Amino acid sequence: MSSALIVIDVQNDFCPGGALAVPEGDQIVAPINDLMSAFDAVVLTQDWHPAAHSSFASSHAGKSAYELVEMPYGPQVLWPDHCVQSSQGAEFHAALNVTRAGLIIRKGFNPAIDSYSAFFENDQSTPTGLEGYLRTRGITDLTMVGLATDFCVNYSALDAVRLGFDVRVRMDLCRAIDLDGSLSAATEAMRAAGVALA
Ligand code: VGL
Ligand code: ZN
Repeated sequence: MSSALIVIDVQNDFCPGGALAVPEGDQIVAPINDLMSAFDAVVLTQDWHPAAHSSFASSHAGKSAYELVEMPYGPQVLWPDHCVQSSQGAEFHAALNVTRAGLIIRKGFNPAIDSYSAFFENDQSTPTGLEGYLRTRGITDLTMVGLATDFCVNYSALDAVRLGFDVRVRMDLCRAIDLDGSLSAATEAMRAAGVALA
């Protein structure tokens, strides 16, 4: 049995002062660093959008942030511009220990498809490659932490369970956006899927 800590999107834009700030997003950074040495592998994910990404409200005339639109792959929440490639907002929080990371997986770089999950884009079929990395390293047990609980952490955990990994989410080391009850919906979905919520 081999274990990995998956650190989801601990980036400036998801922390207070950022473009899509998650309340208290910065408060999880130090305890996440402290946790890293307990795992065989540490993986960081990085939301990494081209300018004018299709998930940005600014790319849809007449639409505002947090509205829902229908994309070819299904419903999609529109977001403020965030985590634009090579911007300061896309950088990891300055206090995050990136030295321990064996892999940094970038996602959301396809202009036409958003990617919440660390495993698949929002079309639920285009893989990011993370599954292959974990399997070829013999990793079976995943612990997930990061931002945001109700979007990228949630979708990553659900995909990981579906792929057959043993998945734990440290809820105390995640923070949520909580759009219209999305946190309770995500918590319920993860619990129902068999994610261990700690
Ligand atoms: C995320 C919304 C848009 C996340 C990323 O990391 O949860 N949420 N892009
Ligand atoms: Zn994003």
